[in-house]
Amino acid sequence: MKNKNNIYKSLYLIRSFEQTLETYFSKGQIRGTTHGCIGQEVIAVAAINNINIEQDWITSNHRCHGHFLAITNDPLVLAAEIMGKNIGVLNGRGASQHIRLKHFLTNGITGGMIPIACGLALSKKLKNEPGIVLAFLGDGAMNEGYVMESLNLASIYHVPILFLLENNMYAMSTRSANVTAGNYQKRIDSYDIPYFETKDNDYFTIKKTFQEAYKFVKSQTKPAFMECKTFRFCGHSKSDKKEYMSQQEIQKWNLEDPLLKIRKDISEEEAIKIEEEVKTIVKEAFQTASSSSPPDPTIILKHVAN
Ligand SMILES: Cc1ncc(C[n+]2csc(CCOP(=O)(O)OP(=O)(O)O)c2C)c(N)n1
Ligand SMILES: [Mg+2]
Repeated sequence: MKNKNNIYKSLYLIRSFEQTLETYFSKGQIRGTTHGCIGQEVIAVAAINNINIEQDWITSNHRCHGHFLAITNDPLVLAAEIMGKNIGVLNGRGASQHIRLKHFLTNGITGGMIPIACGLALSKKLKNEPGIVLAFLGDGAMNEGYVMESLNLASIYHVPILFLLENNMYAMSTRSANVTAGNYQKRIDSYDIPYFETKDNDYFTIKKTFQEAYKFVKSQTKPAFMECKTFRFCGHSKSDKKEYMSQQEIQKWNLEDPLLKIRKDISEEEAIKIEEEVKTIVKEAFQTASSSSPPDPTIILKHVAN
């Protein structure tokens, strides 16, 4: 059971990592692109703090840094991976969007991990293995055909998967409401999958609802779907200035910053201590990653299937 200080530390690690990453990109110290999760950290931490990491699998998407850090607490191997360095978690081959750990997989195809996650859950069921699959997806993925096929198959085959929709209401610059018919709950009902929902981007609300959904999947060996309404405070990717969002909308969500909510429950002195400690860890991780070596050319075929 984690106390508020530890929860705040995990959340602040993700925020500080993403802010530092933005700085590195803006100074041209990292090339390519990246997708930050500032504003959405509570979902990653509330969910991953409440699974069994030894048994469960997690699949993610292009916006995966928060999920990765909630599992590992290791900013160094992630920063190095994004910089294409040898000490990166995949020796710099996967970069920001394509990461693998023992029980963690991501890729950059919108909704692309969802069929794979269903396959993993089916495999677990057929092999009688304990644990479930926690599959993160975005609202943009909800309009992909293969995601709908996956929901159908997950329901028919009774596979132990918890779909966790991080509904930040936008897919790149498109407001999802403008391109989405009906509503998610009705869609999920039609697949005969139980639907859980949180609306306020709050750590403890998400945790409570997540625990219920997780318990259902584990005890019934059946899928469940949880939708968390949230908001990304950063752009879609590194160069996005959010010109498609209204100032009113941005201000409304900024006032409800989920990290500030938890910070209020910690003494000012303790909060500052946590923030300073985390900022130093992140700063050193980026500096070490930055000055470390690129991958050794002789291991070029490592991670490549024969
Ligand atoms: C199949 C596919 N189509 C389009 C893209 C380009 N793309 C990258 S991220 C993204 C938006 C995804 O939106 P959402 O699922 O809501 O996730 P969010 O970015 O909001 O976290 C799109 C369309 C892609 N990566 N894959
Ligand atoms: Mg979205």
